[in-house]
Amino acid sequence: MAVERTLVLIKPDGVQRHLVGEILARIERKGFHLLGLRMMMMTEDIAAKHYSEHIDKEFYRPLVDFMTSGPLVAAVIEGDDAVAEWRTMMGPTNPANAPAGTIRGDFATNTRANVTHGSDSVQAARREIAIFFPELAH
Ligand code: IDP
Ligand code: MG
Repeated sequence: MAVERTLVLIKPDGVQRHLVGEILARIERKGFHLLGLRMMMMTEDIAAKHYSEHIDKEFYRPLVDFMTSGPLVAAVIEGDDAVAEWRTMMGPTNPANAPAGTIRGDFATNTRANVTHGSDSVQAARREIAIFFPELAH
């Protein structure tokens, strides 16, 4: 067990559907520390950096159009095994596979508009945190 930081994004659908409080409440009740929190627009430039691994995928263009369509909430959270634990709390990418009790299981039906983002490894977390919160990258 290691204390880790991970990047959380509440995607534009989550903000538009007024799920910010619900999602931050789950993070706080779980026991994670909130180190950074910011509402912002994802620009085309930030999207290209953040989703660089997906640039050649067929879902990349609609994903970026969605992610830049309205404000999102970005956060850095810290705690034991935060990277994997936050992925567990979110549930799998496709909400159809997400169990009840997970964020995607409880609040999403669409593979693209799936409410939240979480880094998928410690290395990815470091890279992604540096994009959104350079002061919290370490
Ligand atoms: P993740 O967000 O669970 O890590 P990734 O595979 O990294 O999933 O994909 C990034 C984001 O791209 C997903 O959260 C989702 O919004 C979108 N996405 C992934 N696969 C698909 C797809 O097959 N159709 C539409 N959108 C997708
Ligand atoms: Mg991913």
